[in-house]
Amino acid sequence: MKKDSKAGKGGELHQTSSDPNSTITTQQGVPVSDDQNSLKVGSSGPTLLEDFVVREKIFHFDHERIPERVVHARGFGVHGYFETYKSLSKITKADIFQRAGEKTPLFVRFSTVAGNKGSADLARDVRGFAVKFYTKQGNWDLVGNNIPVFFIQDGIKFPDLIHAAKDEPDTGFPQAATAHDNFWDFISLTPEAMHMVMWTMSDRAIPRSFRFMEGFGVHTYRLVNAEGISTFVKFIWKPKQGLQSVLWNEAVKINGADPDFHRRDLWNSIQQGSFPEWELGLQLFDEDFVNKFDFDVLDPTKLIPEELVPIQKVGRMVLDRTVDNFFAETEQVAFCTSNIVPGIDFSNDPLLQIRNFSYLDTQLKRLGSPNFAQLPINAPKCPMMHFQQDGHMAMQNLKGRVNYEPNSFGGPRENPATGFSSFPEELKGPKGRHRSETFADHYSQARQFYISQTSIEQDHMADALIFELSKVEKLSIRELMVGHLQNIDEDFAQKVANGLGMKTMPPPAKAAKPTKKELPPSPELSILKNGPNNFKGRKLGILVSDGADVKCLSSLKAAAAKEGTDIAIIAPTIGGIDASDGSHIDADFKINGGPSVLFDAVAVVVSPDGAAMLANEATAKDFLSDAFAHLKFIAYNNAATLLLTKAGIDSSIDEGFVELKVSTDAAKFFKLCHKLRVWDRQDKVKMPS
Ligand code: HDE
Repeated sequence: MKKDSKAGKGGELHQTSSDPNSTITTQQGVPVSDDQNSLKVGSSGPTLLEDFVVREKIFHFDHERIPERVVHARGFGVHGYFETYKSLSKITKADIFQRAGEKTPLFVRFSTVAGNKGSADLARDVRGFAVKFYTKQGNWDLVGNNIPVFFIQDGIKFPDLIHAAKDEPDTGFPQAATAHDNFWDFISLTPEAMHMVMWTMSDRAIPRSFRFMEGFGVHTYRLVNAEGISTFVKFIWKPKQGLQSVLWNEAVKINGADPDFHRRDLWNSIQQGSFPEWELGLQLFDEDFVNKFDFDVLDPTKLIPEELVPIQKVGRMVLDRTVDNFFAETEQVAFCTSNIVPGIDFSNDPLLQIRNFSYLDTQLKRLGSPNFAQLPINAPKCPMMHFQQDGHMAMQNLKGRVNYEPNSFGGPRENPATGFSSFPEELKGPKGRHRSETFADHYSQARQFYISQTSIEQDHMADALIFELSKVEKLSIRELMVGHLQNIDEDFAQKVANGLGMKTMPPPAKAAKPTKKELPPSPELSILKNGPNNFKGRKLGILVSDGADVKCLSSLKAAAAKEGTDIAIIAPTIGGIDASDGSHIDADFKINGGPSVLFDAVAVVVSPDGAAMLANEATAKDFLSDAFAHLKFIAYNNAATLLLTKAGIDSSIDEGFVELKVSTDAAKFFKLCHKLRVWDRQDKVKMPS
């Protein structure tokens, strides 16, 4: 799966060379004679300060780390391109949207929010979805999330939110988890967070893959055309792969089995040539809509249902290239919401306004120099002409005597016609620390999100809240939260109260505005209503043993190839197995390193001897019992029935099992897998919530 690092050109750093006699050098290019031993007096003597080779090496090592991002520290970036479907010149002059078929290079970084750089991928958390478009008129950064709303309405509360969400300052834990008192204390005292909390307690916060998530710009922006006419816009990324999440119990186990699950998934799918795609959708609206909409379009805790403003798909993003170097690209990429281009403009969303300060500021802290835009990953791919100069690590320096404007020697000059100009919105009002009255409804859209979910998803939300609040030690915080839930949906509140073992219902939280119960469900807000209805890009784990029926395996492989499903072979040892016809089959995982949580569905194809041997292996039984508990489809051959029995599974319990008797059974199995999970099984594998 790994690429060889490419050798640089002359004058550049060569990391690897096909010449076995090439010589390691210092940073100064001095050839090194011994890279194993430091310079000493005698064989047991002290090391000499004179050893410039070791000093340079250790000095550099000591300074390898840069501060991790204060939020979104754990991320994964890849390259791709955006292809414009049709000219949008009527609504925007943004160069990227002028020509059908135009391809614009881009870099995407997906992330979690709360955890440190080394935290696990399957934390229950919001996912960052940041895209840097290298357009011909400068870089445009669309720094979004996989959730369309946010916790707070004014950026002044962001440090409080993040302090509360991250590890507590005295203990330094929990890591990458909001299931603790500080987070829920802050949330319970912040009614505006309720809509977002419904999302973070939904399966959106435990995606199966970055490839199966939507992305949202969150804020309202403006598009401005050549005549200066502005249209409001919300940006939305729709994955062509469909939406999919995991179950919480599965997430917890994936974190143990493969903390890099999301990174590996994206890396592998791109390396295998299966390039994930998203379509960019625009929700366009004007002042008329703004005036009649129930909520304020500048309030980042609200979304605009697609039923009210349909999405227009204007292009597609294809992710087709992994990075050469994680640090140089993923770690050093510097997104700034303030990076916009002519034809796109900000709105007065108070969160966006503060973000526009924060991102530039934080990059200076992280990257240590105002010249971070000169790093290749951050540099625009269009010409740049300015008189900014010097500073730490300046690599692109002005030539000639002129470093000011105006000057009488020549250009560049400002250009009022083509240069970026802000939309001339007329504004007036008293200076003050305001919170608009139009931001005061905190529960209506939270309720709308809840009633838009299937009952399965509603159960997951209740389970998530019960799990999280059960980790909260202070009873009054739990009670206050249930009080908020009562303003969202009383049955939901009751379910959570029951799950928390509350004997009496706490009073509803005080609401600034009553909940609008008449808002209709919006089916687009549900994951299960927007599944892929195929098994493409998903993964089947096949547990095998020596003597496994080769015909059965071949039929599974052929059917998987037809579906576009990836398969992995899990065997008793990493050496693989000898199948029924004596042919050797390589393994991808040894059984204890390839638990079923890593796969979307599983199959067991074993010989009678293999089944008897695996029946004593705890991880083989876990493979099946977890697949069952995680509602996965299970295919098996006759000899595997012993393993099912040992794992305590009755295969007649539901429609999720396919016995592989004849070659057509494999295709039958994959057809079932289109549903991704056996949702009807859910009630059989857990106590009622
Ligand atoms: Fe961020 N956010 N944020 N944020 N955010 C950062 O910038 C901040 C917000 C988002 O992959 C930081 O480079 C403030 C909303 C993503 O490199 C920092 C506020 C949304 C990423 C910062 C918000 C986001 C960040 C930390 C409230 C969704 C990762 C490191 C006013 C629309 C970008 C950095 C990457 C990163 C500040 C709220 C998305 C500190 C002050 C809302 C995807 O600048």
